[in-house]
Amino acid sequence: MLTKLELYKPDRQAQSPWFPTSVWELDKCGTVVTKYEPEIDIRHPGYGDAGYIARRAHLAEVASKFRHGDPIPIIDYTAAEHRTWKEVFTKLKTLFPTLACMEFRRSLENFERDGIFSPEHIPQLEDVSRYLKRKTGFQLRPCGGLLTARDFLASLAFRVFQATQYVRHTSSPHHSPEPDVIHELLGHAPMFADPTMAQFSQEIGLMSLGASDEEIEKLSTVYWFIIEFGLCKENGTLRAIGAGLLSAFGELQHALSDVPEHLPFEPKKTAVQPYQDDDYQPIYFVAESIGDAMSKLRRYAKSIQRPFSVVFDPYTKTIKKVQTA
Ligand code: NLE
Ligand code: FE2
Repeated sequence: MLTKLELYKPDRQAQSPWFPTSVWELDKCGTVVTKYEPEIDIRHPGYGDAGYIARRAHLAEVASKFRHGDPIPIIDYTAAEHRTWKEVFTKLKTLFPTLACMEFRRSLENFERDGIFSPEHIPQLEDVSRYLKRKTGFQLRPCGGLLTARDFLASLAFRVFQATQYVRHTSSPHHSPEPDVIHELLGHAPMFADPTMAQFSQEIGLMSLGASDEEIEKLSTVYWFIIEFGLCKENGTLRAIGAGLLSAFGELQHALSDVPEHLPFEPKKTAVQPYQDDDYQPIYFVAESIGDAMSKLRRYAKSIQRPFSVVFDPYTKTIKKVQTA
């Protein structure tokens, strides 16, 4: 028989971290981590630029007030911010035909044809979000900066992508150490319009719900090496699928050159590979295709210890927890 003391003692083994079970609960999943803050970090291209710091803080503040179901606030970007977008967009477009994967090229063509992307203006998150919803059910929500891996991955489980709304510093248009709206829109949005990539992203999210800190670390490393910096094969040549490459002129070329190491994507190994987040990667992982990466990840998922499994209900955008142990 249990003593009173035992009854009140929390059973640490059986407990798993809290996670959102409804898309509305993503309002609780916007924890920003302080990394590359332009106020304090010399590696940030906007370091010491008071005007930039204030602008970035203002847009982060706007994002932090967002609640699920609200329209995403329309930002009145300045002429200089639009110019940065134009510079990045037009330059990267010269590389896409030979370096970007087919899924990206196809989506980008649609985005331009449908007037979602143009070189002149930074697209509004709200417009892109509405467009993505029609394509794959993905939607965007604004966030105030780099989020904790747990919060960020949890939102993917609901096909929600948390996107920053501020723009990189004008002094460094072709590489940003932190996510900014150009990276989110140019790098990620066209990939989320692809059904396989959308599914793959959601599945990483579902695997992360209630996972241990150690598993979260592994899943975010897989996310990093595939969704941010992944490569794939296309007719025998390497192509970029990762958003961190597709939004950065310098690293896109570097990744596909013979300078870095290219290793086959193998979730077990990829999940524990240390990574570089303030400079170009020395190692990139190559998937046979996005679909193949997804099958490999599904096999890997079986090794994740969780006493329950999760089922996503797309009609209500809720998660049902099914006890398995
Ligand atoms: N290096 C990327 C860029 O310049 O767009 C951003 C990476 C965010 C993880
Ligand atoms: Fe990203």
